[in-house]
Amino acid sequence: MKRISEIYLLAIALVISHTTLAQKKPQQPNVIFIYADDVGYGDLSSYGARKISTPNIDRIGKEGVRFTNAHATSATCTPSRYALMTGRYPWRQQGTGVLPGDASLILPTDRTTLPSLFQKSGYKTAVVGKWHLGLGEKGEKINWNKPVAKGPKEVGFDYSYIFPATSDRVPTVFMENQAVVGLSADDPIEVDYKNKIGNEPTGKENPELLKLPAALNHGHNNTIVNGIGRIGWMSGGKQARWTDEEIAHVFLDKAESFIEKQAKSPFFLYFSLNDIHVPRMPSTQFKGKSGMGLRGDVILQMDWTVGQILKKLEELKISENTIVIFSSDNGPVLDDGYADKAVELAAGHQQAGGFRGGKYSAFEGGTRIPMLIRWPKGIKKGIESNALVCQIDMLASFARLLNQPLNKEDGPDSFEIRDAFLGKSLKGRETLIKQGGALSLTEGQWKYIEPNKGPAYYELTGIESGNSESPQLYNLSKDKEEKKNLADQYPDRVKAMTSTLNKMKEASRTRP
Ligand code: NG6
Ligand code: CA
Repeated sequence: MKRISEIYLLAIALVISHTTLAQKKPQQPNVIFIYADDVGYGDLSSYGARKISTPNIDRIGKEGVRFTNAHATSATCTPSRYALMTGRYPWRQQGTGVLPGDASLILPTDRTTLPSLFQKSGYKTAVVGKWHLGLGEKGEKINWNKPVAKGPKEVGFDYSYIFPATSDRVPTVFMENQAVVGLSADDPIEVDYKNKIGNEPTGKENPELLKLPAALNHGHNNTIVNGIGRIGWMSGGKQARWTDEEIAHVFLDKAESFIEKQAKSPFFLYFSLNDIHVPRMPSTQFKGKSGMGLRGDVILQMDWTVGQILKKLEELKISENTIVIFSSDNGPVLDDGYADKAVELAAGHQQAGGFRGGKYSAFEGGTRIPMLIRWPKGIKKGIESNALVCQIDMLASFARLLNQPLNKEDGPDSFEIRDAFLGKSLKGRETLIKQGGALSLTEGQWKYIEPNKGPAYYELTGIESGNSESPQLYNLSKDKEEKKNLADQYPDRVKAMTSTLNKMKEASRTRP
């Protein structure tokens, strides 16, 4: 009898200790990466904007870390996103430039990516928003009338609600889990980027039909959808086409539904906003609200969207243990090919925060972007960090946070700088290669831009490219505007940085 009660007591003790252990194991944080499009360093009020106010985004930094030396790898969309997803420099792979809407998937399906890393740690993962990383099998023409074989799912997203490329590129449709939403079988979609297909009006032939005029000699002068000329031609899928004014709301709705559904177990949401890319077409709620025209209005819309996400987390009581990251894929551009008066109405606004250049540029304006990270449970409030950090480092840093080993081929250019991202250390990486037209190397306060052919000035956008056939060397701590080229004054440094850059370029690198 005595023996039986001993066993009984032991069993109870085991159950109790097991439960306390389970309770003690901290729940892994949810992660929401909000990736805005074309938002410049100076476009947020927490980064010095005075003509416009972005209180919701600013709040992320006030209650967490605000980075002043954070970077996208590239000055355009596709390559920056490639780097974020793979932890690999995009210029190591051909075909990672701005993709047309009918491009094949450029992400590897046999490597650890940011979403597959979370999956391996037991997270549910989703992408909602702009994709722009290609779809379908390499070299195969996409059939838009059935689910595409390769896309977000094959690189680690359990759920996807995306549009294929940018809102100025066809097809102008949403895709849920890789199938076009709302497509009717008797009106199949066809897309072409070389020749006109179908007989719908185009911006070039029927400019009188445009509600948002565009310079008609370039870019946005093909099929007109919703009164806006697009890049590329499409026919069919009439019922499936989006209304630009609704995009922000549709994506927010899908993001919120995912968060609600997953609230009880860890999730990773890559929320890739359409704002503030062209064509800027805010919903009625925001039209005319900024006094800065359509570009200002979509900044307000973006800030509201972020506010709604923060509110949702609070409602669900998961705010404390959710890491929210806000950043942008490249620097700002005012005139990106539609006549939306962004240039005139921005007078007095410094969209690149005083850095030289903007989107497309090898100067800082192209790649230095806002980055704010909030995690009430794991990050102190109100930290300002000037650590050199890059979006490419998310992969290795989250691998560390999640205790997930990476294979040596995974994320070869991604540095583990978890403590910098969490504001625990003010030291980030030591070097960083960035890509405008030219490649540049940043090493501490020094920035070297490789000689590069090509125009010094992009007529279309009015942006300085950073191209020069001579080497350029700037001291960013004294000359943030990159005005004084010191290459002639410091030939040894130019030589050393050229050699470092070449070594980094040539090395077929494994994990640092
Ligand atoms: C350019 C487009 C621009 C934008 C950009 C890609 C014209 C005149 N310009 O070719 O509007 O779509 O490509 O932007 O068509 S990104 O943010 O996706 O990289
Ligand atoms: Ca972009």
